[in-house]
Amino acid sequence: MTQNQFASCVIMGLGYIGLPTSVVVARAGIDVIGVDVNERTVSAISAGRCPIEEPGLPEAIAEFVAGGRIVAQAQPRPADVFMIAVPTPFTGGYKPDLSYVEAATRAIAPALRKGNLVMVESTIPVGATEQVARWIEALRRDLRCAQRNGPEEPDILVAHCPERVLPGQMLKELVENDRVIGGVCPASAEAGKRFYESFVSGKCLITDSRTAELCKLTENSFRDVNIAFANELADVCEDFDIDVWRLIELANHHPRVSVLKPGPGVGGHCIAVDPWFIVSALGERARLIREARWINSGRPRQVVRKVLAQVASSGVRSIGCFGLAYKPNIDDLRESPAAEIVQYLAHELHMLGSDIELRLIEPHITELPPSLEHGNRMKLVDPDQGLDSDLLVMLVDHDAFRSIPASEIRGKNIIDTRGVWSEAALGPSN
Ligand code: SAJ
Repeated sequence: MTQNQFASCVIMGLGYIGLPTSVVVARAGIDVIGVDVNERTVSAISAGRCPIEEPGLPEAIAEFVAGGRIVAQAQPRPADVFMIAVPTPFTGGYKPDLSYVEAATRAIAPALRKGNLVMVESTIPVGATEQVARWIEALRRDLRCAQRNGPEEPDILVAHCPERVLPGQMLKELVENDRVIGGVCPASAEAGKRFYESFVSGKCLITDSRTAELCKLTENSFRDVNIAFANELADVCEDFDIDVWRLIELANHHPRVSVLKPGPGVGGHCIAVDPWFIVSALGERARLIREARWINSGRPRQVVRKVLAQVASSGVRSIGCFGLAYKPNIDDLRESPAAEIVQYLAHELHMLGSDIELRLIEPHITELPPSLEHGNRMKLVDPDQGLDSDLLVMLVDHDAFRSIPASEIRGKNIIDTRGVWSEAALGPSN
């Protein structure tokens, strides 16, 4: 690209993707205008504060806001590139909800000028990038917007580049991961590639927008299906009285086998959501993907049933639940199977009229979210108090839990959903 082709970029949505992206774009010397509907987010960022936990992000936000390279505001203004990075949850019936994407499109429409590039980063169902182009077309009749078989050089270029970064390593992965850029038309894909090449060191691969959309859904469905396989194996092993963790370790010595890890369910806002974007469009035609979703989403209740069975057969007075985040070493509790388990367990114990104490151990948070404040039944405690419980339930394999000496775990009454506190994992006792 020519050095100054993209001098400014509006990023719609300053959340888990938009905010770290604003930093890597700013680092490439591009002025970033970050836009969010949440006033508190805008004022925090304007003051140089970072509202989310991600290594390296707070320092970078403070630096670029102070230097004026990143500004946060409530409304977009004219720029060279407009990036949409807002959430796409699903509505009832697991249908994707595009209302945030539509609202962001409506917000940028008045600011668009001939030659602009609109990039959709949000995860979206197949066909949605073309839908964005049609919304723009309807709102700006004075501009020729990209169409699937439209003019070679439209006034407004529209493409999709799905994010594929892992929380905890965002600033690194946003730059180093290969990117797939799908244009509504070939010129849009080319423009998208030039833009991403200005801050990405990985490969920027171009395709059409539908393929890029399905590519993202494929990546997360692939992982979901493979985790479902591991979860099913865990059940199979339980019936055969076999240690699933040892079994997987042995099977993975095969050069072409790589079984993932079973667990208490699949959390986060992507893997547990994106496969539905395929299933809700195709139903029966995507039955393996659908079955995997059912297997994984049924896991939390399976764990609760196990805990209740233990409670019924022993004199448990207190339960220590280790971990609430959706995966290890982060503070993110959204769509977390561990949090779902704790909530459901509290509900079931309440229904049984039990006064068993639930002790929650989550070193990455300082207070419980309102959804987990179930009367006085739940308490956030430190690991020592947790270990003192009659039953230990390992839900998230945070490093902080892995480093608890085996001598403090051994001999306790344990339900281990992560394979870190089994006899085999703890190793031989001295
Ligand atoms: N999990 C298991 N067993 C495993 C691996 C994961 O039970 O072997 C569980 C985790 O505990 C967690 C959930 O799956 O609850 C999801 O965790 P994850 O680390 O697999 O993925 P996410 O949701 O943090 O990020 C995924 C990534 N996608 C893929 O790996 C294909 C990431 O690259 C995407 O950018 C992200 O989704 C996204 O935003 O779509």
